[in-house]
Amino acid sequence: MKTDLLLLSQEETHPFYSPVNSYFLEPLLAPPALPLGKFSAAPPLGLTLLATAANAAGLRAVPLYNFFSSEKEKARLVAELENKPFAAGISTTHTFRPETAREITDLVKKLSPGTHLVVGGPGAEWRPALRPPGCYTVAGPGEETLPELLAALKAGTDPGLVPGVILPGADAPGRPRAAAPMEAQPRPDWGLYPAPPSGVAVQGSRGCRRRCGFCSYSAPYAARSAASVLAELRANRDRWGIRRFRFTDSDLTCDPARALELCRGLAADGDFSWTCFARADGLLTPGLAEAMRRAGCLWVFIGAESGSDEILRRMDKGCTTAELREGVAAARAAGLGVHGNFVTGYPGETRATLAETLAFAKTSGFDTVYFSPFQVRSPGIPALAQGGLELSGEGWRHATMSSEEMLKYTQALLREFSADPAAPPPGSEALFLLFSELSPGAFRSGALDFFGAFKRWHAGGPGDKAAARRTMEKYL
Ligand code: B12
Repeated sequence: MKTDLLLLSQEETHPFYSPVNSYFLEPLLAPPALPLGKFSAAPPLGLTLLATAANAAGLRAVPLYNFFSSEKEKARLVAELENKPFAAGISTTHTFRPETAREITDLVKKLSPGTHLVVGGPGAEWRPALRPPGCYTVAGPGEETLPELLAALKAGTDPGLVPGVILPGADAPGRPRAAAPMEAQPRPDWGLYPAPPSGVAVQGSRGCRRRCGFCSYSAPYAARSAASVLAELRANRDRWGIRRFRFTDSDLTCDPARALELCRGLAADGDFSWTCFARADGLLTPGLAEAMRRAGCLWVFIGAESGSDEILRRMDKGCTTAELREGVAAARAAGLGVHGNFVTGYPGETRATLAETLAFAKTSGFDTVYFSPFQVRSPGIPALAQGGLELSGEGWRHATMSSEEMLKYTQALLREFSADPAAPPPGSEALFLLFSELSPGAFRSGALDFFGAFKRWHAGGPGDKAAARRTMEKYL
């Protein structure tokens, strides 16, 4: 049967983060490079929801991902394009380079010149450079917009009248689209892939109740009921045997009653294991951290952001370092693994505030830490509206630091963590995927063993490096 819609995603690392991500990539890629095939294991939720919604609307949609990293997937893509699909939708959730988006559209145009091209996802929505020439762009969630756009293109009516569609060359949608209620989100069809995945993402809510200065994702908060999320998780398990998942919600703890209801449902089933994002102060809700652990939560990714109370105040984080410490302690006491993510270089940051972050990150009980370079990802971040940020390309400068200095200092922070045997290992959220196949009990020891090897690789001599690589190899 002919495909109406090919849905395409090619994940890549972000070039702006490369001085930080090289901490992880260098040891993995040092010759002879270790096999990295497992990284593209998880199919993206966005693509799956779009394909599910399009199929429900009577189209035939096929999702394909990471085809430039796998010969087998590339061959599937080429075969699909040779059948001249009506449209191809390209996701920019984790595609950051305009060259990559262009490479995909060039391939589609070469093999199937008549195929309509659509881009969507946060990248294309925020950065016009990620909208290749001739593409329609969909702003916001695409489950409703994409089938409507295809219907307009098939009927020959004006696609510019479809709410949420940005015409090629235009800046904004002709008509805005009101967000659909989250309860209308389709239940993702994980059977659309050659083999069902063993772990998946689950979106229980979108946006965030807060508006932290650095964040590009504080669109209005909207959540599905706990019952609807539980029904999806049970369907994933019963239809495809999926028992491991990660919540994509910005802060699972922001509505404690809902979080507790979710946890009760998951604990009653007893056979799920999962990770989530959480605020440290949210974990202070009595009984919540324990309920999460009983429900199968293995690791919480906490946005700690800074060890300086002054920077936390400037960020409008709404949390102090004392509360952060308490929240981490509560999570640890409940038996959860705790990852601390810190933003480096926010306006007002100095070497002195980075030293506070270093000391805080080393001594606050985190199991793993990550330093995320401050970046202006979307024109909507509050820090931009506050003024004082001078932008050039992806770089920036403010009164107390430039992005070049920030990247240098962040690399130095990583070196200091490696050199201190008592410090928690830096860990990359993307690499946690490697432990999702392990039994829940082995997840913790696996994460500490694997990320500990990166510390040894960076701190040690040639003998330590070889031993560290042998440890890494066990998980790849
Ligand atoms: C899960 C996740 C990851 C996982 C990905 C695992 C996987 N394969 O699923 C991991 C940990 C690997 C990851 C890594 C990174 N991530 Co990430 N990640 C997320 C997160 C939390 C959820 C993504 C998701 O599934 N969302 C739910 C789905 C349903 O939403 P969606 O993908 O946006 O899709 C919807 C719409 O955007 C739209 N849409 C999307 N594509 C298309 C295409 C078409 C044609 C149409 C019409 C519509 C459309 O419709 C979809 C359905 O509603 C988001 C934040 C968030 N909550 O969304 C950040 C996010 C996507 N990540 C981000 C970033 C920056 C990164 C990193 C660079 C961070 C880093 N420190 O290195 C890395 C880079 C990736 C890499 N390969 O190294 C940014 C992206 C910003 C951007 N695009 O400019 C986000 C938005 C976080 C943020 N606050 O800024 N990430």
